[in-house]
Amino acid sequence: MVQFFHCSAWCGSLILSVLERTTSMGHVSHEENVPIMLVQHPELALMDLAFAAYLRLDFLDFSLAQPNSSGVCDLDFLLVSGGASTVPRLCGENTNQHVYVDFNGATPITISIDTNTNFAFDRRWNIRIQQIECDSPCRAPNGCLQYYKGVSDTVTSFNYGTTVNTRAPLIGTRQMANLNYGVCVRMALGYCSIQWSQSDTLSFTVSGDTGSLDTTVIGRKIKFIFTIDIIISELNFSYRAIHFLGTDLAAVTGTDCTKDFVIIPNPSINGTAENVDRFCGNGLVTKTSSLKPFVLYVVTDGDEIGEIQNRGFILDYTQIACAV
Ligand SMILES: [Ca+2]
Ligand SMILES: [Ca+2]
Repeated sequence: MVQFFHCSAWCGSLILSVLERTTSMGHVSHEENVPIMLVQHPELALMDLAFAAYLRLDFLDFSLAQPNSSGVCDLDFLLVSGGASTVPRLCGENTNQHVYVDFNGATPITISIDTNTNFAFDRRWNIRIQQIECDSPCRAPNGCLQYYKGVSDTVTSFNYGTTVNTRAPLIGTRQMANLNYGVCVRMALGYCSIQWSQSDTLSFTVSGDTGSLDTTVIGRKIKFIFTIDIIISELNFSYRAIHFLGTDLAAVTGTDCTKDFVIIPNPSINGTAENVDRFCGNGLVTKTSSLKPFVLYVVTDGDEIGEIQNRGFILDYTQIACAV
């Protein structure tokens, strides 16, 4: 199925195509699948590539096999090559996610989906591709893998989900390995800072043992609350040993974040500057950054050793108007 998409007027003129190599409305079963999908719609040739700066890929539907226990996309993955910017291997559930790809001169950008037909899985993908001109207001700043244009919105890590990764039920990670990207937010006129907060108490689990803290979503059926109260009040244990999911007690910062973490540059909490910008663990304290441009960085390492059932994050951002 090939669809055409016209950018809204404020975005200027774009050429786009949707690619799928499928026989039934973007729905591809493992029997039908072939290892590589290469997409270059003929309509793209109608546009002078000299004016093309970026591709924006919107995953209207994206369901591939989950990563392995290290978070590596070893069975199925989407690959984007030939661009000036790096798009990480992506797999799992990424419907409604998007990425930007910078053109590298006249080098063609190749988009492929590689699947392992020995692994039975109901794979689906439907990807909208927009070709964005150099002078388009749609263009993202260089190096941004994702770009949000609203005064407020929600940013979700790739393959975020509240169900366990069935390929690795003991570890259960849903995080992608080897990520190193920026999520940029367009600064709205009259707005001077940006606030980041977890979307709910379960929505920031990026490092450590999430499973022992979470008895409701993925988790082990172990009740820690009573034990935690005793330890904190009577034995005064370190908060790093025992914490509450989604609270400041479960938040980890600074040099203690060595594996997977987000970076919020030059942050402050309720007007008080923090002296760290790395945040991980199982809770994120709401914080504000005035550093321009507005960027959230996401870093993951190559494994999940010592980490249990991390889901990633859903973070809400809100731009804050300048003081008058
Ligand atoms: Ca992790
Ligand atoms: Ca990791």
